[in-house]
Amino acid sequence: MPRLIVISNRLPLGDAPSGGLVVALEEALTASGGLWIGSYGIAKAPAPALTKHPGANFERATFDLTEAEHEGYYLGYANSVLWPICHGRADLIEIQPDHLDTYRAVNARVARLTAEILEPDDIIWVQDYHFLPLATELRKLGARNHIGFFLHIPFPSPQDLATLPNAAEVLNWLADFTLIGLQTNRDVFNLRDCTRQLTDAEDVEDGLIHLGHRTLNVAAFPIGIDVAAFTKDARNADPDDRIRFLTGAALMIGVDRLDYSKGLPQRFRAFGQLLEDHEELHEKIAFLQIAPPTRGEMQAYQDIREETEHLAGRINGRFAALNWTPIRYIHRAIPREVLAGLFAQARIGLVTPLADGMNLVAKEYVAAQDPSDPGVLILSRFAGAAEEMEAALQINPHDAYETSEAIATALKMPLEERQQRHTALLEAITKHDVKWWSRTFLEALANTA
Ligand code: ADQ
Repeated sequence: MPRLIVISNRLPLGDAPSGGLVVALEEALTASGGLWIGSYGIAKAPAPALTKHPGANFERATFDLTEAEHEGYYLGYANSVLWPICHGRADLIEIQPDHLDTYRAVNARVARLTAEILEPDDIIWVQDYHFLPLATELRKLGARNHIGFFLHIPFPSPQDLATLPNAAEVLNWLADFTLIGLQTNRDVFNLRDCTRQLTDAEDVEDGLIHLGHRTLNVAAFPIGIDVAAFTKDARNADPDDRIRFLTGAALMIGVDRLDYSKGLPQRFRAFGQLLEDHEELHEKIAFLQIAPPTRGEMQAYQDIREETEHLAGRINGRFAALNWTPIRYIHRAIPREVLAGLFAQARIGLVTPLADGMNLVAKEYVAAQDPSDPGVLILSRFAGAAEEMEAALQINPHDAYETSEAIATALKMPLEERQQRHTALLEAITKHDVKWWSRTFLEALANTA
């Protein structure tokens, strides 16, 4: 079995890593004597070679970034250019030529460090938008290995990709990967549209795009969760970790990184609309939003924090009663077991991103439900998860009226309909769980010529 090398921006460290990607990849990494490479910290002068980190069932190795690289590669080109355009927010991009130079340079360095330890039959799997040029850089160094790429976030539309100063170059970078995995069919269509409109791609057929003398192999591999493990966490959750002061109200939960793509202001406005239109639901519903801040150094993230805090305060100020707080808004990471218990307790899971590669919270909410009395998932049509999770109450997150009426419908939904929807959703997330995802991608990669 060829050795698997995974490359991602962050390396899961610690002796018992348990994040989603680790569960997905641990089996293949362990069985193949594999290696996971990722960034570690900020250093004045990065080490000339990869640094090893023993302690897992597979090898782990890291590289450091300088302060300037963190700024240009991570905060700059990756998160102020690629992230917004992939989430339909070209209005937020900050184009700075030196950030693109740094992004290219970091990729070239990671390629060099990888090439130093690369064996001819190793299989490489690159994760996400931080490493679009990595295959190109590895090919320059002579690597002929199978190199797969998975994009966890949406593939942009041609209009959005065209706002990049180097749109055609990005597509050419992709052509150096052996196989490109995207989350959904919608993303595959977007990639095909981009190559048609922005390059001189000659011929486009099912899953194959000819770009000059090269071929882009692309397919959808929707990522999933470890359903059984999450269900178990929900069943075993400590009752003391549940919300104890609901005073008869049904719990509605939202859990998202505090990111402008997650549609939190729209969600809060929809909840305000519900309370405006349905006085009979006052004190009957309590909304818990958990949103740990991320990328707090960036202005767009400071703005979203201010806007959501302002909205939550306004709604509470207007509607709260002595024994009822409509919105509880928590800016903290919560242990997975506690989250699972809260999902189980919640009568409604509210997942309303404006754009999202997949959205694992939607799947976790379903996995946590008690099949004999399940809650209702309200899901944005613009989450990648909407493609598989047709049995959710799907909404347009920009439409506060539609979203608020979906909440009212969910609260009234009879048990039988809740069960039917839950059965269908559970089947969908079990069919494409996280192990299916990694196995299917790696098989496809191995079989791509
Ligand atoms: P994210 O944008 O991070 O991931 P998501 O898929 O929802 O979004 O995953 C978030 C994970 O973090 C979930 O497992 C969730 O439980 C956890 N989480 C969120 N808030 C938390 C909190 N307060 N405390 C603890 N855990 C919390 C990117 C893409 C997604 C894609 C994934 C995987 O943006 O679209 O689904 O990668 O490919």
